[in-house]
Amino acid sequence: MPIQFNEFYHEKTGLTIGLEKLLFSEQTDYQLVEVYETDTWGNLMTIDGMVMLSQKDEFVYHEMVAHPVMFAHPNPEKVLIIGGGDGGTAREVLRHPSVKHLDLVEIDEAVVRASKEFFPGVGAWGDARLNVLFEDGIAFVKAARAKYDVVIIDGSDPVGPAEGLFEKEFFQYCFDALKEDGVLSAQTESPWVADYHKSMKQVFDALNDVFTESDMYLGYIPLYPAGMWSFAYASKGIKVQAEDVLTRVEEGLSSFGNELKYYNKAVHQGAFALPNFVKEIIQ
Ligand code: SPD
Repeated sequence: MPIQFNEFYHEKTGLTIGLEKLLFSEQTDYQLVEVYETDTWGNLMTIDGMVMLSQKDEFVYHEMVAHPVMFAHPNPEKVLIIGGGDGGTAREVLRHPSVKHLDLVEIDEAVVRASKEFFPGVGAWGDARLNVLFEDGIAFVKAARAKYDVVIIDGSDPVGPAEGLFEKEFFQYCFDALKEDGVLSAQTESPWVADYHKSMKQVFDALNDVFTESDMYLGYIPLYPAGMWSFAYASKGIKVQAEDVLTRVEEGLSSFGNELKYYNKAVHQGAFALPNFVKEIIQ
């Protein structure tokens, strides 16, 4: 086993993480899933050589992909997560007491198995509201009609099985799967990685065409390429910075206790402020 994990995101430039031990390695029908013990970040899951989560920084991504969209909806009862097999996004969604049913559709059962064994505390696997399905997320959402209040796309990068999660057709299926006041969030890659700009623009063009509202927002995730990460918010009408949304954020968070480590009302407001070079990617 090498002593370092490297994710190169531009030629010879990338991210380096010190490794202690290989804990899990499985070439599935879809991808190579690996888990390492690292010297600094706790356990680390990679898929096809790209970082998915570490025990120490996973809270940023999972809180940010879940809470802005969950608080945007006035009463999220039925939620769908596409991907998200490590369970972290589900854990955040299930903090919301209004949620009655959560479908998590993960294509690769090895991701769930590895998470259960090596990332204790990431997935809320024991919650009776959670229904885990091992299916193709695109086919699943295509078959759903006006069923969900919230859809969250927690896929991996736009190469291999997740490529279709960045296409317009898929976002039309998501729109159709949402009820009339439905809201959606998705992970949309790092603004610093030029190779992904085309996919980012493709997603935001699709969201602009298909949904009424769409916005990009940002979070800071040390183990993702260059540390800056983008997300999409889209809705059939609810504006993510509306006063009633901000009131829900404030009231909802006070009922969570001090459980969140990244997201708060000021982060919700600030995350949607985009630097000029980021705006240009999607204009
Ligand atoms: N390059 C990282 C892309 C990661 C997107 N999904 C991460 C899964 C965490 N639930």
